Amino acid sequence: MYKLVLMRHGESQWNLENRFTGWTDVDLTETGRQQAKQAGDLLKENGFEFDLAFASVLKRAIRTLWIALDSMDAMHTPIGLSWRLNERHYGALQGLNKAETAQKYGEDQVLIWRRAYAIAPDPVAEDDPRNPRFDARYARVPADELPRTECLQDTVARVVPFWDESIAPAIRSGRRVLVTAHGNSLRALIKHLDGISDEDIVHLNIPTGQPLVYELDENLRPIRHYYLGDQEAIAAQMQAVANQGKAQ
Ligand code: DG2
Repeated sequence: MYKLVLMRHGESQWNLENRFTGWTDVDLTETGRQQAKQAGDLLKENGFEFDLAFASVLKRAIRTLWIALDSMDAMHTPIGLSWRLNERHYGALQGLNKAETAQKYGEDQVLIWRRAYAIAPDPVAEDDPRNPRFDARYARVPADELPRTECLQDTVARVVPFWDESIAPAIRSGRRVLVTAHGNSLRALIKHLDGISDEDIVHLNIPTGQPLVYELDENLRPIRHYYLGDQEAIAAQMQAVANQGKAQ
């Protein structure tokens, strides 16, 4: 049996401000840093060790990983970064407040933009500074793979190849792997791992800074999964994520 740990980054500045973030490279808040430290402490207390870690190329995920590894006294752990683990690109919504957007367009519309599997928000314009083509870190990504908006289906389409080509082979070779990423890039990966339907994935919300352990069989099929931390607090955090799209 293999174990894989998935973790959404700690609270970011735009999580705190309740703004659609996507590929915007915002940093952690002080709370987010504490969550990352607590996650590392929890992993250490529960005897977890890692041979390899992966993160997106966004600093909220990278810093969460650094802080967690530091608190585990495991900063020697090799890290692989990939744009394929980035948050879903939120298109023209990036930067807008989620509750204000719900007041303007209605909660149902915001729920569609946040959770519909195959409906993407409007894209940012070709010359919009939020277009990733202006960001040097994506210079080597083929232009036709760089999104200007995404729905979860699009995110699945670029996360799964990274699972197949990088994460799964590492696990099969016996390495113990930690993946630090984002609400929606992890929803994409979990949908793939657990075979969750397009309808049911709508209801999955992932809390910030909580290690999620997957036990996998020899074919990397999930046997079971569980969050390591306080179950009541995690349930409350998941509900809070769901509520972020309410008009208030
Ligand atoms: C959030 C997820 O991403 O938002 O892009 O706003 O995980 O990087 O904080 P993260 C964003 P929702 O889809 O839950 O609204």
